[in-house]
Amino acid sequence: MNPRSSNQTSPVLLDAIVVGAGFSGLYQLLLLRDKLGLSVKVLDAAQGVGGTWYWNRYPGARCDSESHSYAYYFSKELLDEWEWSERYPQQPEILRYLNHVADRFQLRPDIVLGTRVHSAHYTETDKRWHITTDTGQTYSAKYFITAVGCLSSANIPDISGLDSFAGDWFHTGEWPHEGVDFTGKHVGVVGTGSTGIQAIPVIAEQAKHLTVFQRTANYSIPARNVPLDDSFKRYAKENADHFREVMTTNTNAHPFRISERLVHDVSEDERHQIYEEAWLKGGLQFRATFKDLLQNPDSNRTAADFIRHKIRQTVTDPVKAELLSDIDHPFAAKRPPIDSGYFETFNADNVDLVNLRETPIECITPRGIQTSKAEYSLDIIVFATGFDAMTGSLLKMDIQGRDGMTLQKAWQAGPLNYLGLQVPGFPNMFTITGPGSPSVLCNMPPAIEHHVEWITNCIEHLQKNKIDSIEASQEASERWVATVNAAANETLLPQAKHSWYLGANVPGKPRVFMPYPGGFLRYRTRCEEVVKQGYAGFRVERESAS
Ligand code: N01
Repeated sequence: MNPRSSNQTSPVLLDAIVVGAGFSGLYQLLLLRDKLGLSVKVLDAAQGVGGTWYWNRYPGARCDSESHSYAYYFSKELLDEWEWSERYPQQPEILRYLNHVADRFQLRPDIVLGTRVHSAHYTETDKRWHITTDTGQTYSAKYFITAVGCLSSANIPDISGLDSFAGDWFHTGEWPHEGVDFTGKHVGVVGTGSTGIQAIPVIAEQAKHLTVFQRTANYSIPARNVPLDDSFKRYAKENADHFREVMTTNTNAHPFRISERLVHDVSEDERHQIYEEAWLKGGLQFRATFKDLLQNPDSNRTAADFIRHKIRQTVTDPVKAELLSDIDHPFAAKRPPIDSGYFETFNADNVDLVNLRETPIECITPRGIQTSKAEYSLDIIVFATGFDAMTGSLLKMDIQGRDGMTLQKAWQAGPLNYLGLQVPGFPNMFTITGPGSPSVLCNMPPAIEHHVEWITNCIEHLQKNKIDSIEASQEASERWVATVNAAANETLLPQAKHSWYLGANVPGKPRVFMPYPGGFLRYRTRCEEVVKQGYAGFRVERESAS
């Protein structure tokens, strides 16, 4: 079907609409358009492509996956021609990469920027999705695919008085393009997750004074970022097949495997040596030192104690050291941040730490932040307070499936889904990296490539077999959510009480473990089995039935 020329009143008729022009949306467009020959448009509210990397421009923004693995692997030419400059790619470099992808594969003509989707309604009569946007342009498509990212809906805490604040305030996930000048300013950062831990050292260097407002202390491993030398760049390219193989056949889609060794297989001295080497190497591989770190509380405690000890060694002020190392959850039960000089930053004279557990924020005043103990005078407040993860961006749209059922209602008790790819009652709607997918527990690009390829193959199957619609069944979806939660309960992950994995960081959000924690390989195997069994757990409607 060819798209009809558009105007404000008549909808653009398409085969597929994709919402979001980040890693997921770009690849989905490429496959549906160039592999299947469908008419497709990608809609995105941003003025540029890049998704999360378009918005997250806060100081220090960098990926925690190593750059040679934080890339598409579907095109050898793309892998060969792109050069990463550092061990971990910085936000501007990732954004340049995604813009390069958009140009290289001539994706731009099918991307409509500056367009926010307001609603997407499925109608039984024509078995199509009808989409409205804030530009007034409407669309109608057989397939509705969300590529909105897991961490894209900013969680700005509802603290009274924010409107009265006389200074400037920002959320890290909606950072101004022109940047923020902290020179000579008194700055407050609220939040010490991965984002805060990246931003705090960079802000501290510029600001006159920085106050960090910590509610929950966090583990962090040194990233040990370095520029990449030519020999590593060559090695990564020459071994791309090997890296692809490792990433697609392990638990977390990173280019390394988690050790098969258990913590108590080795002596205390040996274990200490292993942790020490991993600490010096830096990065997420620390988490891969032993197989049972996330299963066995005693094993986990050995890693947690090692990191606490490092914090106390690094931070010279014993009060700050105590506060920073008083961590209430197992190591890696929240996504473990990696840092460049985070704990060292607290040795600077211009950096203070406020314990919000002891003295909670009461309100924001025109001058700054008022806790139960004191008022902190600030020029700028930075909220590094995370996201309404996995469901936030989906629920912001008015999505209605069969019989006018809203996604809000369907997900009242938590995000019911099948394989993280579909929601019962919402035919031909696919959710790339949706709740129930392993995505955020993985290095994202390989997970995204998998989801996009699975969806593409599914749509190809529908097109070839003249099937009107595919829809996850209620029973299969309930079983899948139970599988996800059972897999989570086999680990220490649910023990992080404020974690966004559980939706616990957003007041009123149902507490259901959202990402699939059973491992990327197990997930991929399950998805393949489902296809081999004729799309088991999905219901289809054939054209003849309509
Ligand atoms: O968000 P978070 P994030 N008052 O939810 C605190 C990815 N990411 O943006 O723990 C005071 O983890 C909150 O405190 P608590 C990565 O997957 C990746 O840092 O709820 N504090 C916590 O300290 C990551 O996991 C990269 O008690 C409040 C912080 O804000 C995910 O994004 C870089 C508060 C939020 O931590 C999210 O990370 C950055 C309140 N009302 C992000 N509300 C890399 O690739 C919240 N907090 C390296």
